[in-house]
Amino acid sequence: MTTELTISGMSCGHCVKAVETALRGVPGVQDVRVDLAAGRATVEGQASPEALMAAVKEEGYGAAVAAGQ
Ligand SMILES: [Cu+2]
Repeated sequence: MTTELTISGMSCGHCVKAVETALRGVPGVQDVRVDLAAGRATVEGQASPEALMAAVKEEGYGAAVAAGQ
């Protein structure tokens, strides 16, 4: 299962790492790709979108399920 999230508030590679690490820490996540320029995260695995968004928000960034899903 692939979940696409839009991430707001990322401004540099440090932010990308923080978001990536937060998403990888969610149970069920198998792979994470974060695109800084697009403000998007692609998450593979069985984690719920709610859990993924909560993890990102805990790090201080905004998260929403990307349109089209
Ligand atoms: Cu940053």
